[in-house]
Amino acid sequence: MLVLRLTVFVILTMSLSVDFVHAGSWFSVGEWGPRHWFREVCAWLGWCNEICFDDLGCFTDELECHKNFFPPMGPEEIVTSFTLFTRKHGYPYDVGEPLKRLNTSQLHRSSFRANKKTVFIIHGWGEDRNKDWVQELKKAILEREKTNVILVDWQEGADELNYWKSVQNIRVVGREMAMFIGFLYDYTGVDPSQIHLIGHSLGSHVAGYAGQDFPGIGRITDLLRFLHLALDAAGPSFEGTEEGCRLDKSDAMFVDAVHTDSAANGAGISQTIGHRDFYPNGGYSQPGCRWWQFICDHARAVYYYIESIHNRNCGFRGVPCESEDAFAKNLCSDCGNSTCPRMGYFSNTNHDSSGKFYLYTESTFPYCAKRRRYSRLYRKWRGNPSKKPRKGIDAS
Ligand SMILES: [Ca+2]
Repeated sequence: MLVLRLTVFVILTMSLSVDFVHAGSWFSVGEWGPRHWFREVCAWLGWCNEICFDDLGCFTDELECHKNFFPPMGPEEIVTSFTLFTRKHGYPYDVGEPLKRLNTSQLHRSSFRANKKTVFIIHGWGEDRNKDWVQELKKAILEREKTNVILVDWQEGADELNYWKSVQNIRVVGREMAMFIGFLYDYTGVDPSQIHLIGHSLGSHVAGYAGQDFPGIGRITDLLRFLHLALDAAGPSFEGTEEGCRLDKSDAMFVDAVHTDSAANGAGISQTIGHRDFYPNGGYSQPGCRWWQFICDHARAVYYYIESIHNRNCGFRGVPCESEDAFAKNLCSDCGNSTCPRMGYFSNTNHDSSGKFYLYTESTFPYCAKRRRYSRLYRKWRGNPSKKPRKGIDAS
């Protein structure tokens, strides 16, 4: 077996002397060329604990979560792109302007304005920037504010059937984002504190890596953690790992998270990730979602967030509480002398209140519920925890 592995390794190494990667040669396997397979085999053999990509620099496997059994793909394979949307081209804001790092003339010709807030939206595993929620969120923000909205597309790295491969790829995308933000900063003087990264699923950890590499970013929003919690039991993940492996509150000046689909057994929801963590309806399943609607809970974080931009009359206000059970027992019904913080886009970013916040939502659009209805409706949906113990996953 070792001889076979060595033979493959030698063949791949020799093939690197002629760069077939972009030639579509007979040696390519699918879209991956020999350079890719060299990295793969080298990592499988345990010989490569550091992988370097030209000006992006190197990625090591020092942290347990970064072990290179599935090494990250190269930037030439992931082909991360940044597309700017502003109000310049008018409603429905679907005309984008591609931006590339180091292309200064393209940047200066664009409608990017450094004196406006800049929002990056980063999709998750198996998605791309054309996903409905990405487009709806972009449109909602531009309808409400004059901002620069930049969609980050890393589809080639996100559509890996092997989830752990995509997990490795987010390190590369995060660094590319950090360098792109650095480029904006160098050439336009944009204020990093006016930059807001919004990530969904693995996209939120892309934002975490970006914030790690470019300190001083104003805000990162995590629109739920999904399979990386559900898959905890299956192997390396983000839950309970070092902060260098995941989004945490050190990655931006303000980090907020909306949890709507945490671990099925509730184990994942104990870990907070930001300055403010919101748990609508307890954080692990949502009213109106049936058990067979696999992505319903998953998608709700995004739709709550979009509604928070449109709905001026309801604030998605959460009450501080230590646990779902305490919330359901009406032990956390007010915010003392302070105003309960809003969940969503307009969550204020000062740190006067931080921690875990619970709230109830309606089961259909519009989802935002008035604060006084939390306990009554919550109990109606979940059952009264003082009379019967809560069972497993949800009420379905
Ligand atoms: Ca981090």
